[in-house]
Amino acid sequence: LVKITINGQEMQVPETITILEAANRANIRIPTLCHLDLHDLKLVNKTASCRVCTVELKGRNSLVPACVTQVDEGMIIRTDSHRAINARRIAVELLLSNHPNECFTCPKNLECELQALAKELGVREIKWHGEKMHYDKDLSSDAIVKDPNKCIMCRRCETMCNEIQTCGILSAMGRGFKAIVGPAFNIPMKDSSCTYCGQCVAVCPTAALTEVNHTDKVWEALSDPDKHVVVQVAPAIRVAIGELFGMEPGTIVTGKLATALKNMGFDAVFDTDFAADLTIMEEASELIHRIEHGGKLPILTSCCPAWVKFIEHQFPELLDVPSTCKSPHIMLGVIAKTYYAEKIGIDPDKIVVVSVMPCIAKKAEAARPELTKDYHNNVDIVVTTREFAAMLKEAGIDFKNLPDSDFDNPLGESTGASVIFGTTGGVIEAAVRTAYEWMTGEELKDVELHQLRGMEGIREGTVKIKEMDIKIGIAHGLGNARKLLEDIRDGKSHYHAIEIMACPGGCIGGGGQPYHHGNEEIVRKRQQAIYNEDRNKALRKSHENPEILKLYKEYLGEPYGEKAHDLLHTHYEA
Ligand code: HC1
Ligand code: SF4
Repeated sequence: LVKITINGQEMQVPETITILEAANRANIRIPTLCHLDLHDLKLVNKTASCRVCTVELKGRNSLVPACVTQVDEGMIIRTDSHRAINARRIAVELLLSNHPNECFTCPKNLECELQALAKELGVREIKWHGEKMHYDKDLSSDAIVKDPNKCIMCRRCETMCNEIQTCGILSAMGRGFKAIVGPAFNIPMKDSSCTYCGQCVAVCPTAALTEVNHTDKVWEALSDPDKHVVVQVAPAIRVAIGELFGMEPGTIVTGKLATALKNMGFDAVFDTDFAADLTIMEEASELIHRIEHGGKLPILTSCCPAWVKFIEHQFPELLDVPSTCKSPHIMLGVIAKTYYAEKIGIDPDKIVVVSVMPCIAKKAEAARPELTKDYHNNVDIVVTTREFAAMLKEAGIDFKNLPDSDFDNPLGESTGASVIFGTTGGVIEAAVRTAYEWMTGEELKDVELHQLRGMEGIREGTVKIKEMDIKIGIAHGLGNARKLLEDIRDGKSHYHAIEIMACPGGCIGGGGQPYHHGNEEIVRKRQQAIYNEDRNKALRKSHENPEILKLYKEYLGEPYGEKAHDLLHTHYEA
């Protein structure tokens, strides 16, 4: 331990910590910008490039960045001296001198950390007017917009993409004023091996990285009298969107969502949860089929499109391992344009399917050639939780005070098994609930498989089904996924089934969710809410969903049968 004094307060702290950590322990706020410390992920971005955390060391007459300066015996720190505050303000003013002045029209307006700091530090004018960066925006992809003009070189995205996701797409190029972050040789994002997981977007403090905005497309469809506009919401939306309307993280707003969508004028308000149940019918069948017929094991879940891209780019030799199931929202799109279209007697070409997703990669997934060529473009438009909340605000909907209502049928009924899709471990837990009962013919009494739950990056569990020990692996975050995939490639994997989600936490931590600004507690609260929603459901196993059973009886035939294959399964390409 060393003795330090911080703003006149004496304290003893371990000598290994930084001034910033010491200040946190003393409840003294030092503003930061490039710094990011995600404890659960063991991610620390320590570039010290912005100097917004500058503090003064008395006695040594120096200014230092708190985020990288370790404490030292006898250190006397002032975070609140005029000199320190002034240095911090100058750091922000300098960043602003080379930043577009377009806050009014910026996608991050009022969500931007640089803008918030300008306010906090009392910046009232931009004192320096010199050369500014001028780069074209990268609009090449269906998912992510990269605007280097707004990059402040904090390199949080780079740390996230390289260390946590191990994708290695983003890195700094050039020197000094000409330095930017982008894919190697600054090729367009669409030509890189980006998975569109959106975790770089989730940690970008400004609007240098944002999702492609598709809200206008939704408004256009809604105003077209010839279109029948169907909307679906993902499991993870209902536990997160409330945050954007001032509600506590972890508030469940399922009923309000259904009401809001009806008020906006959608012709049918469906639930991706319905299709998650459908996915389980197919995926559990596929698992059992592979076990009983000596098929490829382990089977990997396939509902996360960023993870699918990752395996296509990074492990092309393993493309026969993932389940062939389309992801739930794509399945819902197909069923809406076939079964539902027939039921209500409407030309499927008139149906527009809109998916509200916590995910940026879903935008790129919906545009994949093999998912757009049949069934009239499975899903037409994808908007993120953030985009959808913005639409509600544009429409003047008082979301917080809306009454509850139900989703429409036939594609609105769901079980607890489908809700847990929204968190890491949930898809495989849902699959086990069904596979267990199908394989044993017995009731699974305790449906909560706690051994599969949690936030550890890689987890495993064993479920006894008949005489077999079914070994299950779970990974979230692509770096963790990589480890499990390397084991499969090297013949060292002992699992029967693996669930992988690209985003830390699963969909609840998706790249399109409300920004949590480094507060991981928020993601944990969303996870708790997911499990609570499951507990509140009357039915908790996918194969008990009456509307799903009806769909097979009236239309699809057998799970994993010919028609189901045709409509609900896909293939992967390197
Ligand atoms: Fe997900 Fe899925 S769980 S992938 O995170 O399988 O996005 O919520 O909708 O499709 O159900 C996302 C969430 C979502 C699909 C389902
Ligand atoms: Fe990397 Fe994911 Fe961002 Fe692509 S979307 S650059 S893979 S972090």
